[in-house]
Amino acid sequence: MTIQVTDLEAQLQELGQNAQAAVTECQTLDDLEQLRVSYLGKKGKLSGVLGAMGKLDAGDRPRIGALANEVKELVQTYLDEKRTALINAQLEAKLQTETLDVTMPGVYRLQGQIHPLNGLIDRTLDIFVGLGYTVSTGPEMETDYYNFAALNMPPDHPARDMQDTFYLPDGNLLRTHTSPVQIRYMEQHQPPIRVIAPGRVYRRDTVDATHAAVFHQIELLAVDEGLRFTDLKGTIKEFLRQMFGDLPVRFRASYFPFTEPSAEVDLQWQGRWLEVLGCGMVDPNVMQAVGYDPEKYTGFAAGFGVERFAMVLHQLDDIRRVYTSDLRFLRQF
Ligand code: 2NM
Repeated sequence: MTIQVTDLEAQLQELGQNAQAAVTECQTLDDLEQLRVSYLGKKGKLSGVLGAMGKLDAGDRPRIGALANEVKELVQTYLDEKRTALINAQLEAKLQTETLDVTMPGVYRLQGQIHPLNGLIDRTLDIFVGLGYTVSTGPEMETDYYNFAALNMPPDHPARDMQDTFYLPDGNLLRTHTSPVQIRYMEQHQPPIRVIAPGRVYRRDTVDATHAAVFHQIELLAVDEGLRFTDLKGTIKEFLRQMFGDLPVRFRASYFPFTEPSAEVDLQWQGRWLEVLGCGMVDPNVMQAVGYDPEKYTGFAAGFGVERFAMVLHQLDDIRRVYTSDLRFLRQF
């Protein structure tokens, strides 16, 4: 039995219309895929109709074949358009539910900062590096020789009473100043030298609001032929100018075992004179101890306590506050 061309034409047309209606109804991508399979898949409706083509007259086949292709492409177009529409709708729904409020306040992170004492040390080193100095450090546990003897303080020297020292059971000690760093540096280098030594130092002083058993010192030293007290004065004044600005500076005669002459330096701030550092011309005995010829070379040195400097600079009344890690305090700087 042959079938009528018109039957197949009608079936194809109906298939196209049914597919269009089904695609229109379809609400999800999964359902759409099922529709595609049921219409255009290997065992789908279109294949079913085409299977009947074999029963057509040979002359009718090309026309029906062309129509079948048309219908197939039409259905594919319905599917593609619907697919695009569904994806867009999905995206639109997502945009509606996932709105981002760009005016919302951000999440603040606690930001770290340089500790005020380290900031002061960094600034000091920067200034002296700018003046041609080399930064040097040394051990915190020292021998009697480097901490005292080489610095013109023989065993019976009264200055050792002034220094309340932490002695260790093995006879070594915790350095009471950073001067031993300069002694070690001079042993290793020939003049001219310019060196600056920052570091922790230890004293058994009564621990109160203005004294700690551990504190920080910076000492500097220059040795060359022909260095004079005016070179020391110029260096110190330039340092203080860079650190504090243009404030009045005065040099007061003083005493240190390792310098002669010696001076203390005051800074005038808001009508008050504040002592900020000690200094002097290196004693010939110190030069001798490191093998420098005191007839040929002269030197100047200066030193200050970083905590004391910080107290002057930031107007603090209790040094212990910079050690307590209280961020409400530290973050003010
Ligand atoms: C000071 C005051 C005066 C000083 C002396 C030396 C050395 F090693 F060259 F002898 N270093 N630091 C010195 C001199 C330190 O601190 C208040």
